[in-house]
Amino acid sequence: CCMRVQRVINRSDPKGGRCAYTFIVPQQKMTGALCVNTASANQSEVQALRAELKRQQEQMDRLRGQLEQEGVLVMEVRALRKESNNMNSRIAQLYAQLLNEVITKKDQILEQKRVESLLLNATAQALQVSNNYRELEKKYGALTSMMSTQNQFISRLEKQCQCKNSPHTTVVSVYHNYSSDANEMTNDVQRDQSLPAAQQQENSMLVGPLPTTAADALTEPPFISFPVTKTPGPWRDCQHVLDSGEVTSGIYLLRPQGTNRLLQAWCEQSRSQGGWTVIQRRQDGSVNFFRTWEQYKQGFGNLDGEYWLGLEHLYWLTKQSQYKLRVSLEDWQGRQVFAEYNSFHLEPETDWYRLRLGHYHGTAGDSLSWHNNKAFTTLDRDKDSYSGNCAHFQKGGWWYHMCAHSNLNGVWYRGGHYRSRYQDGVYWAEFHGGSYSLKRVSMMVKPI
Ligand SMILES: [Ca+2]
Repeated sequence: CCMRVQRVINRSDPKGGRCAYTFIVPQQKMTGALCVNTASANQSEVQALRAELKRQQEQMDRLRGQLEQEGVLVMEVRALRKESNNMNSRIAQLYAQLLNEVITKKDQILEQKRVESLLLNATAQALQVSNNYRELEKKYGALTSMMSTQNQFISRLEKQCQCKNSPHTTVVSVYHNYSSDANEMTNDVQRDQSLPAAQQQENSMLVGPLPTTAADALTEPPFISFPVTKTPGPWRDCQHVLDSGEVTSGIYLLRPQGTNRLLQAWCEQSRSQGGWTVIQRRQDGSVNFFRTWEQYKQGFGNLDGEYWLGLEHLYWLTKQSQYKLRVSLEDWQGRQVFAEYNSFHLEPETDWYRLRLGHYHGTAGDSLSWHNNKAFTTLDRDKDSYSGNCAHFQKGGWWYHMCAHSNLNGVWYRGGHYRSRYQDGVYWAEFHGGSYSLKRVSMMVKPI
């Protein structure tokens, strides 16, 4: 362990042949561990100690390494424990959540069951109500038909009385208002167009303005007076009747061009230059106008009283050429006004007899243009623009919109102003408003 330091500082150039110096630096004083030359010490002992030291050092290193490893493990364990705690709390939380959800779901199922049972109850009630409504409708239909039958019967009796009182009056029975079954009377004015041709021919003998036999007169009591005409007809329309020289207002047999459809209508030949085919008339409330689609299609009422010509007839009639429409109105003070439309026709049944109307002029005010281009609606066929059925509220059939500025097929109330839950009177809004039921109303068409 002993060190001797010897440094050569400089050396002269050997080529110059000069002397060379050699400095010998004295041994430095040792400040570190004393280096003792113990030659006398036991070498083997030292070596043993050294080996022991080395071994212990190695052991210490190993222990340190183990310690370090254990430290890491401890840290890991701590981290794991922490994580485990977190997991536990998370699981507890999730469990609580799950429990809550299960409870909520149970509640929901109960609620759902409750709502379902409510719904079932409501449906059953609705069915019950609709059944009741249907029953009521049936009863109402039966009552109205009974009422109109009675009305007819009364008017028939009245006519018979008149006939008996004035035996000189020329009357002709031409008009089947009763079916062959005496117990079941109808008030459809037009003949059934679906009858076979042979039967139609037979019937046409009865509906034409020809005198009937005494037997006919017995079985069909006469009650309608027909004008005596030069020719039996049928005519295209009432203008055709007028052009043929028939100037008396009354019932005539018509057959629109292009059809085999025979129909009867009242021809108005004295008012507004004549030639008018009356398609609707109200005057005394004798006929119920709250009818079905089929009845509005075929027509109903009494030709010399209140009646509706029928949409199908009206369709074929106004299909022949350009027609205009005249609406005549009279209030309960006797004031008369009119509304005229310079064109008028209907679309076919496939388009629900949609109304096509021209421009208005007149004295009544325009309460029909609002219904232009609207389909016809009845109680059993709702084609109006309203969410409900206008016919149900207005008690008639009309080209309802949402719902009506005019309701000439409504309920005929006596005296003008009426009180009703709905605006269901025979009204023309521009003339006295919707709460005034008019006394006399008629709708007529005439070719331009
Ligand atoms: Ca509707």
